[in-house]
Amino acid sequence: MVLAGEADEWTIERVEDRITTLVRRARGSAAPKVLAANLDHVFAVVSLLEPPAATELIDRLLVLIESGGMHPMLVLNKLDVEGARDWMAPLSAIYEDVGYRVLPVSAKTGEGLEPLRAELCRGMSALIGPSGVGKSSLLNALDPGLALLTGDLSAKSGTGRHTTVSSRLVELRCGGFVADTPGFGDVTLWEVAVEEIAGCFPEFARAEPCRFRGCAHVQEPDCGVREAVESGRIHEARYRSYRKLRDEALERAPY
Ligand SMILES: Nc1nc2c(ncn2[C@@H]2O[C@H](COP(=O)(O)OP(=O)(O)O)[C@@H](O)[C@H]2O)c(=O)[nH]1
Ligand SMILES: [Mg+2]
Ligand SMILES: [Zn+2]
Repeated sequence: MVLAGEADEWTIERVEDRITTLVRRARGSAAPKVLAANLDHVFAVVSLLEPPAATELIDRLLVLIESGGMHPMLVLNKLDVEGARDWMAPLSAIYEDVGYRVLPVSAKTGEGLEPLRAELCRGMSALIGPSGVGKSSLLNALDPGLALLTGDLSAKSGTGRHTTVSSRLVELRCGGFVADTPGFGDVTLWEVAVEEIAGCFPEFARAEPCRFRGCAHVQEPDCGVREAVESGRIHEARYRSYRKLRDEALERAPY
């Protein structure tokens, strides 16, 4: 890691012997860009409202993180916004059923921050999510001394150094390091091979085995995954995301 020049800001430039990685590959570019590696905790961060979190966005983030060999936790921010609590319960249920740890929080009021603090203060973590969901606000709430820019930052990103795809590594007063990754406005930029996608849905592995090895869980007979969807053991929204991500990956495939 190389000091980027400003106090308390680091840029991950090269990482040796990485095991788990968070990779971004722009459309048409051959070399994947490693955003972070060997993280102890990775959080998919969305806001419940303003903007509202769709399951599809959440699933994109979770698949991205799973595809790097990491086990994400899900942070649902902006719990203080009116109506957010109504959306929090069904969303939490979907992802807790899958087995994910769900942390509903408000950077604004501080509600729910303690479990997040406990994780972020140990080892190296990354917050992954679109801009505007409150990633920087959460870090500021945990450590006001950071004074990270929030709010209209993304609107300005077309011109400033924030267009960089490098992660900034922020040191928390409590001892943890957090990679404040750039906003993922376009999560479709993230590349996961078609045949990897099903493995990024942990609940699919708990379904009955499919009749065919290499079953794509689309139209094959005796598909354990589709049976689990029909019987309600796999949430329909998760299966819809799987199909959508798979279709996108097929479109991206060269032939
Ligand atoms: N109501 C509410 N607004 C929040 C909360 N967290 C962040 N915001 C607002 O959401 C906007 C984006 O926050 P920011 O931290 O810059 O998001 P980032 O792009 O993910 O780093 C800012 O206007 C924040 O004030 C929260 O918990 N509640
Ligand atoms: Mg930010
Ligand atoms: Zn199947």
